[in-house]
Amino acid sequence: MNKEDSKTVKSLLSSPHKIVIIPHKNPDGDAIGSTLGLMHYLKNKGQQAVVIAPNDFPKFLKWMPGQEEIIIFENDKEVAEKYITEASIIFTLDFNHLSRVGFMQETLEAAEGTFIMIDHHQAPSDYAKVTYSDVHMSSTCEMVYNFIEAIEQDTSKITSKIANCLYTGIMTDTGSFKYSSTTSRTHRVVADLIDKGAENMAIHNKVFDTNSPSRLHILGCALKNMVILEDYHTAYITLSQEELDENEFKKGDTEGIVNYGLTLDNIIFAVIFIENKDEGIIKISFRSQGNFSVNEFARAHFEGGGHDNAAGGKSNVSLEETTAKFVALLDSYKDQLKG
Ligand SMILES: [Mn+2]
Repeated sequence: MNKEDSKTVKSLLSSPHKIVIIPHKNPDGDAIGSTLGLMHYLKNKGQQAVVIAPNDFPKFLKWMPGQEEIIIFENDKEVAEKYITEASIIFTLDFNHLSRVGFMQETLEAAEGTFIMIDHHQAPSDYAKVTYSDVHMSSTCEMVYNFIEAIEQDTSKITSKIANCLYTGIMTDTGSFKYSSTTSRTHRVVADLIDKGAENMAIHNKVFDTNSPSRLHILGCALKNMVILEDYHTAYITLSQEELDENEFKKGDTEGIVNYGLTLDNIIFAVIFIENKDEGIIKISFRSQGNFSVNEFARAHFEGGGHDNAAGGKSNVSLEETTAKFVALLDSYKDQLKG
């Protein structure tokens, strides 16, 4: 954060305020970690601060210090609206367009408080009085660390509660410190957070060791069903309704399974086909590595779309017919699937 902005924030925070802190819709580890970390810091400074999330957050984050105080806009609209309307300072964290809060957007746009944005995504819009935006940062949690350091001139105000919150978001947003956004500075920040009480091993367990028996059984079934088409650098997985039922499928159990195909050497296109008898469709997820656009592929053939490397789609014919159609299509993409 530049000197001018930290001066502005410092003088704002020198008097007591009603403050709300907002993460994006479908908040992840970084969104919840950064908002809670900032909340603890502001409260310790004698401010009134509350986190308001547009909707609920995942179970694997429901141990974080202060998470029980988070107000969920979707469930508690009147209370949340009152806080937002009365707030004199509104922090928005881990997003940079007001559309990212979904149905909360109107309330935020009508709010009269002073906005402060802390975020690491591309192309911030200009709704905030103070915009601390840096796309080179690993996470918003790393930025909250910098924010506190800039205001306090050191990091002694970072308590163990704050450290545990910020560690969680840095860990989840860097894929456990392996993505290219992880710098030596990131590691120095994390080292300091551990010194200040972040329980790194416990956090890792709480966030990642959350499998259920049904999830592991379905994963086993999916991996057994995987078909590898070496000529097309493609791997696909099928899961029939019968297989899901046999393994006592619960919502969320198939999340992320599609990515296993890409962990194979030389595979750049991975797909999962999941039969849904209730809806009478096959749900499809596409993933790719490199230039092959699964967004275009899903749009052209499976009534879907998404991003270049991650997209979804569906099919209205049977599982067998769907995979046959898929395999038949691959030949016309052979050049793009060279890897
Ligand atoms: Mn983030």
